[in-house]
Amino acid sequence: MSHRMKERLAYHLNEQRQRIEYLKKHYGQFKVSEVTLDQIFNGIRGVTLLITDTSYVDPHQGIRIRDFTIPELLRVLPKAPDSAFPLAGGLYYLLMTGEVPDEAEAWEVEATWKERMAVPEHVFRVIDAMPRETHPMTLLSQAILALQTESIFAKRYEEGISKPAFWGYYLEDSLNLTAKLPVLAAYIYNRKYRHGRYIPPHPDLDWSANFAYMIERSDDPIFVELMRLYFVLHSDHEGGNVTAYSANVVSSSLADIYFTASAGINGLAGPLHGLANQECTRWLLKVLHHFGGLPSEEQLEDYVREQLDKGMTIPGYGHAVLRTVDPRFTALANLAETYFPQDQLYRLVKRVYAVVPRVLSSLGKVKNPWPNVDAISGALLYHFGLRQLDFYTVLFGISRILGVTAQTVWARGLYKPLERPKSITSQMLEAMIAQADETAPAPLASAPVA
Ligand code: CMX
Repeated sequence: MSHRMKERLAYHLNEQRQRIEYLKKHYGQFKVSEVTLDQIFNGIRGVTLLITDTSYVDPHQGIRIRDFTIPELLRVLPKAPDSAFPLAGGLYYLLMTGEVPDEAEAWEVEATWKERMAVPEHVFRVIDAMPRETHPMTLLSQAILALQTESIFAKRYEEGISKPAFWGYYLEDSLNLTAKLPVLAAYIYNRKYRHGRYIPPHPDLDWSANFAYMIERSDDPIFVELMRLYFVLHSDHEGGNVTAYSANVVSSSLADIYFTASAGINGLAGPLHGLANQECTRWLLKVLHHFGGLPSEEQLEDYVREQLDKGMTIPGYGHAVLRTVDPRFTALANLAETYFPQDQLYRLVKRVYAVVPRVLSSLGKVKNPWPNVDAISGALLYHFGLRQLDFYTVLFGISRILGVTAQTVWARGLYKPLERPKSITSQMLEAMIAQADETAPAPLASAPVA
């Protein structure tokens, strides 16, 4: 058990509970936001209705994890041995406690993960039982769900425990689950695309390097660096993204961390969200194929406009919250620029970046014409020979579960209740409008009032 992390977490949860109690007692009627009809019909965009302390997406600065921007985060977290990039264990400590760990604290989480990496045999059998063509995100979600047999929270809950004890068991389950994620991802990769052999984790390697080791790519130190960077960048994106939001709703019913993480992964598997890295890489390759190599900016602009005229989306561009270049895009571009600036796919990524924002802006309707992380992440994986595009979101997924589990432990630690917004029918909405607006046309008035 990572003792220090649990100790600090207990301290901060206790403090935060008191602050929330105070706020509820004195400011219970304070209005945080109002909701318009437009927002209801447009995916609840811009309605502030969640509190998430692990991270915040600043529309103009990008993600702040525990208030650190990406460059700050990469600077302050303890680094892996001989590496420019952080240990995932240190990141997890920060996500959980809000405190920057020292090296010993980061390694304590890594050590805890090493103790818990063993995956029960039945989980591998679940993966094995699926047809070879199964999407790797399906396999990841199923593997996490198969691990639910191990939930300590579920067992303790059945025996009878009270609210203050919940978060401790969610934390135990979270550490058990996150420890196994690189093993599950590597098993899925080897089974689906390679020899199918199980390669056990290396006892001396950190969480991120171990994934590279288990797919037999740890001999390339730059690939290992990419993995460390990748797992930090994708770990959390506040509470409203589809992954975190679905996970939070599921866990609010006290479904354990396995049900919760699996639900989040299912949400991540959509092309408008996590699957965009797969879609974007496919699109980039299609562009290269179409032009028989790198197109000029003029050729690319015509091609993009043609795609948009056909009603297609340009994957990797746009965002529901961001209104600037995603700093995760920049961090990955910096790595590519340092180690392989001449890579053809990376050069295309840069060319697309030079063209697409201008074209999207000219449409006059796209709120954010800038690239998000998915505009580049696949191209980097592709450079290192990971050419199975449908696997890319699995890497996004195992990183994002770090954030999802931290958010869930906090939700349980702060005694967040069952999430249950109210819905009405469209007829009721029309009747509400008719009541408020005497000039509304007759059909609106014929509906019953909510
Ligand atoms: N290409 C073409 N059209 C786009 C676009 C893009 N990349 N991004 C937005 N638009 C269009 C929308 O489809 C919408 O058009 P309609 O009004 O005709 O329906 C209009 O611009 C306004 O959309 P918006 O308010 O700017 O964006 P949303 O908040 O509705 O959607 C997102 C955000 C990410 C779904 C959208 O930008 C998109 O589909 N991008 C491509 C997919 C992608 O990269 N997803 C990954 C996001 C990051 C992540 O979650 O992992």
